[in-house]
Amino acid sequence: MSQYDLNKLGWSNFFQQQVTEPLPANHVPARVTGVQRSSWLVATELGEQKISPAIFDDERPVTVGDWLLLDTTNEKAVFRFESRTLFKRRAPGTDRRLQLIAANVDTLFVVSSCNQDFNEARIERYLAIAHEAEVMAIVILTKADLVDDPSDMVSAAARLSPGLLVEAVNALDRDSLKCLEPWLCAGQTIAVLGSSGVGKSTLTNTLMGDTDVTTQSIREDDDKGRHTTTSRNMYLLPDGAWLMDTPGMRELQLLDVKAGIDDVFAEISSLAQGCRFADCSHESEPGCSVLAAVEGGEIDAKRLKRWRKLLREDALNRESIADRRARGKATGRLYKSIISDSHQKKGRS
Ligand SMILES: Nc1nc2c(ncn2[C@@H]2O[C@H](COP(=O)(O)OP(=O)(O)OP(=O)(O)O)[C@@H](O)[C@H]2O)c(=O)[nH]1
Ligand SMILES: [Mg+2]
Ligand SMILES: [Zn+2]
Repeated sequence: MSQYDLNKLGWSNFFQQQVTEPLPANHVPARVTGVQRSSWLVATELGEQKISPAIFDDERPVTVGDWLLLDTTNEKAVFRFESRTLFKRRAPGTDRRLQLIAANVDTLFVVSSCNQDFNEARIERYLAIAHEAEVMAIVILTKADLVDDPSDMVSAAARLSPGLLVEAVNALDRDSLKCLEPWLCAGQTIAVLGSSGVGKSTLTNTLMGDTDVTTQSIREDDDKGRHTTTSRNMYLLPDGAWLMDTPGMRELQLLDVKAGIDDVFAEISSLAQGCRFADCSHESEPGCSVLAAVEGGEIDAKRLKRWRKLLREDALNRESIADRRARGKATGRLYKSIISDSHQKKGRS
């Protein structure tokens, strides 16, 4: 068996079922293991190679973790398989664009550190995209070696979603990462997401057992990372799992993950179903079960505030991207009518 047989690459029935006819000669499934502006890295049963980027669908660009069909005679990707799971967000800045983070991930490691980066609201955002994609998420609190006792942070994080697993580790120490082994089975894909400087690449390096992935000390003064990692890459670990190291995210704007948000905030969203009005905003309405629970001390008022904020943001981003798409389509129609007009004119003259 080659190091890269399809199962080890993460191939499964889900993708096999999309092959409705025998693959043409010289065409092989290829997993996208790295995405850069001018080239993609893909892994096939023959090994890893660089190919030129291709566009199959404007609204669904290829992202790291995707499965493609590769024509090995010209090293061109000819098809993208439907993805089993997908992480997306609204692109940062003012650009109202959808941005894909990763595809076909089995487990998400949400990395935060035990220093100033620890922030419950931020972790909830990562959890929402994982829940939406139905991907198991684990919170990893790095730099546990730099604090006296991380247990308060561990329990605060564990309260952020029902049944959430939280591990406090020293990402530089292999032994302290043993707790992650159950998620690192052969053929599994694990995405590592979190802010810059929290130790995503360090974790990847330590699990790899060598130092292939670039890391850099964070600045002493402000404890912020320097955005050392600039592209998304999957690395094959000795145990056969794929770890996807990603650039630190400054902001994770939610988009189209309402169900995921409601899952993370299950204790609130389930109460909301008992409100008198179906469109209750849980701010001042009579018969609001959520507000009653806040008053009764059953739910945390701060968490309610964060839940409402995420839902508003999600709805707003969904609307603005729908707007952008609608405008894009209108321009497309305009373009078509200009072209057909010019053809008609030519026909007449
Ligand atoms: N003491 C200690 N230092 C750590 C730990 N994890 C990471 N570091 C250090 O933190 C710094 C930043 O780590 P990186 O792995 O580069 O962080 P990153 O999340 O990959 O950052 P970006 O690539 O910018 O997104 C490095 O100097 C690491 O050695 C840890 O658990 N304990
Ligand atoms: Mg990094
Ligand atoms: Zn209500």
